[in-house]
Amino acid sequence: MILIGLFDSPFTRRVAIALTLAGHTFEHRAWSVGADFDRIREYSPLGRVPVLVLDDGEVLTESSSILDWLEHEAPHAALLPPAGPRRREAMRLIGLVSGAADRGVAMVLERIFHPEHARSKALLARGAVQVEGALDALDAACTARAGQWLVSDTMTLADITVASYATYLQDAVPLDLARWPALAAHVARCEALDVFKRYYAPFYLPQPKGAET
Ligand SMILES: N[C@@H](CCC(=O)N[C@@H](CS)C(=O)NCC(=O)O)C(=O)O
Repeated sequence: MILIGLFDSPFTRRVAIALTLAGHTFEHRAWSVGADFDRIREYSPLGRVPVLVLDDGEVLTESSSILDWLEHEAPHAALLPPAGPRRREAMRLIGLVSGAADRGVAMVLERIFHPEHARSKALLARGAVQVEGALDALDAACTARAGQWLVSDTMTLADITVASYATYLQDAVPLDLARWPALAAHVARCEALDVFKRYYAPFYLPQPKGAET
């Protein structure tokens, strides 16, 4: 299978980490959503990453859909509790950090597409409130589970997603995770693992066609 997208994308990164921990191997196409937009659109009309091309040529897009396929159709190792309170807690944490990453991307796009004088201060301020609120809630969850994985005795997709997305927010927004010490400690524990290091790329601010300068 082929995974398309740079690893500075937290969405591509969590898929790469999950695929690897589940025992899969993949070819990687390090295509940028800026420079390689048209090439990515040959696989996905949205021109977004991650894209996963299966061995039979089927194309999967959207990280949650790719991980749904991984969980239900290609499981080599369980990355989520099957049901019950632990699964709901995993989904709650993934929802919180996904919302924060979504707002972080919106803030980054504001910077890419608008010169400083034309940026929406209201959008950036609202985004900051949303991201910081989510990180407060994640910090509380990490405090309650200090030194443990977030929902289970083993690492799950909640840990993978929280760490990948929080690192993105730190690098790209940017913000200092030290403001959320328990979350920062959990992220550091994950980022110290080989599989996280293997799929890390420093954030690169693309300049797509059409951006104002
Ligand atoms: N919800 C999507 C988000 C994907 C996403 O926003 N990817 C970014 C890369 S970090 C992208 O492709 N951005 C280009 C664009 O949206 O134009 C997922 O989880 O796959």
